[in-house]
Parts: sequence; C-alpha cells; structure tokens
Amino acid sequence: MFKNTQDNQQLNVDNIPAHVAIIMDGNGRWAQKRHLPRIAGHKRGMETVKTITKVASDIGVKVLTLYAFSTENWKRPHDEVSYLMGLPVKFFNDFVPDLIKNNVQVRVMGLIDQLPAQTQKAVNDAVKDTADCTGMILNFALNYGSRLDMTMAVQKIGRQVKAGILDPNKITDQTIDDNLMTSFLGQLADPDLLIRTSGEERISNFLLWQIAYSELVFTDVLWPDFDKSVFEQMILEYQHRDRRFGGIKTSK
Ligand code: V0D
Repeated sequence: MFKNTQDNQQLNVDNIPAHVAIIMDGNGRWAQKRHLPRIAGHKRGMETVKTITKVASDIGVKVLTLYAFSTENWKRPHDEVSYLMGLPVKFFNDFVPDLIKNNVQVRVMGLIDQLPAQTQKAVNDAVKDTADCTGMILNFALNYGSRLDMTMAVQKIGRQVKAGILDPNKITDQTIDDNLMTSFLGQLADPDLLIRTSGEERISNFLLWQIAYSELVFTDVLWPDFDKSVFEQMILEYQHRDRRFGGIKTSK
C-alpha cells in the first residue's frame, strides 16, 4: 500500500522503518547564519522535535530515538549547557498533553541522575505521565554516549560473572543486548534507519553496537529546518535501499 508524500512521491506504508534514530545536528549553525545566539537554534530545534514526533507517529514509526545531549556536550559554554538543561522543562510544559493525545510514550536513556534536579524532574514527569501510552515510543538519549553504554554493559556482565550467575562461555550477542541501555526496547532496540542532519557524516559516539545493520542516511538540512517533507525523503531513501543483513537477496 502506498501513500503520497508532500512532494508527490510514493511512500510504501508497509515498509516504514520500525526504529528511526536521529542525530539532531545544526542548531548552532542555523542560529549563526541568522546572527542569533546558539540557544535560539536549540529553541527552534525543539519545535522540530515536536513536528517530527507527530509525523513519525502518523506514518507508523514504532520507536523514535533522538540524540538530545551527549556525554561530551558538557564541554560547551556554561550558558548554553544551562539553557539546554531547561529544555526538558519547557518540553514537558508545552508538549506532554499533545503526546498523551497522540498516545506517544516518552522514554529516556543515559546518565539521568547527573542532570540538574529540575531537569531530572521534568524528564521523570514526562516518562511517568505518558507511561500508559501504547503508541510510538519517543526515546531521548540524554547525557548518553555509546562507549559509556557499552562500558556499563561490560561492568554489569562482569558483575554477573563474578556472582557466579553467568558462565563467560555463554555470553552471546543477546547477553550484550540485554545489558545495554536500549534493552527495554526488546526486538526494536536496533534502529532500522539512522539519520544525521547538517551535512556531517559521522556517528559521534551515538549508538555503536545497535547500528550494525542500520541504513545510514545523511542530509545537509539543518535540524531547525528539518520538516515533514525532508523526513519523508529520508524514509523514501531508506525504502530504496536493499537490506541484506550480511546475507544475499533471496526474493523480489
Ligand atoms: C536541543 C535539538 C527535547 C537538539 C532539540 C537537555 C538540542 C532540542 C528535549 C527533551 C533538546 C529531553 C528529554 C525529555 C523531554 C525533552 C531536549 C535537550 C536538548 C538536552 F524528557 N529537546 N531537547 N533535551 N534540544
């Protein structure tokens, strides 16, 4: 079954990526181009989060993982970091009622307990207030880094071995999956599609283990300018790719 995109192209509604992950890059550049402070870009970027959440949920995406703040972002100027830490509060106040209406469940992954108290509260409230929503999962990676994720998984596995409840010879891919921060997503833990905006073509310590077989799609569009039409183009690009997971083509 097909649906027409905004640009009158055919989107296959039976081949929507179940898990889409996005590196939301280019907010600072968007602001600089307009001679605005970087925080103006982040503010606009949050509006884009709202738009894309609705679009993704409407086309049938099951998990949307957004890289909101990396473990490296603490190195930014203090004023910028403190503005960013206020965004979940703003997001909670402006957007959670809409999310509930759209049946979207908010989740977070990363070192949440290292965030300022009001940020933690906003994040935990958003998670709690949407806990009964059964539609798309909107998963924020917040104070997240993939090497941290993997290091913590190794620590957890090491403790299980030391406690005598895990045989090292029985450690498999599944054991690693079960101990990563994405484990709550079960079968949906690995993104089908990873998008990075703003022209950079790097992973920057986002999801490393989880993107082993993901389709990577890049666009020059800056995150605040990202919209329904660009998102649909990225899904179309995904649909034109031939996913083989290391095997060979057996049908079509
Ligand atoms: C700035 C563009 C939503 C990228 C999007 C603290 C950078 C807007 C959240 C958010 C940020 C996170 C958790 C939550 C609710 C909302 C967010 C940060 C930055 C870093 F439960 N947007 N957003 N968090 N930006």
